[in-house]
Amino acid sequence: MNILQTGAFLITAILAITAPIAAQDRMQGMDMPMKGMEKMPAKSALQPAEGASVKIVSPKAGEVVKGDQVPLEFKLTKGKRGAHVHAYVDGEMMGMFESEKGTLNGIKPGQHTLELRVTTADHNTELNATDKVSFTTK
Ligand SMILES: [Cu+2]
Repeated sequence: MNILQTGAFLITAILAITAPIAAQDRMQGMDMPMKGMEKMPAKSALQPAEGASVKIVSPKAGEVVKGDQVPLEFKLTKGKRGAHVHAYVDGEMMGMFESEKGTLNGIKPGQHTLELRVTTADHNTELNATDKVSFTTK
């Protein structure tokens, strides 16, 4: 390869590497339930917390919420690697939150289990820093 070809190859390679990262960076500022999260690959086992922890403040255990919007509040300790939390309702990813307040939308009437998992900035590494609570909507 001559220098021009090498340069073009490098630029192509760099674009291929950075494009997915840029897409993830855009996701990071969103404190709202995300459409399309279902398409994300299955998570592997939880990784060591390294100082991270999360505690659900709202909804409270056994709380009955009217309507399909559930106010969410939690205390997040990021530790070494944590960046935000992933919210699962009945095992299904409902959104991700960077601030400690938000809303879970579209929750069907019935009893539910909410689980928050502290997650690293790449969205793919969930830490063994979780909290669970059961609540009811009607
Ligand atoms: Cu995430």
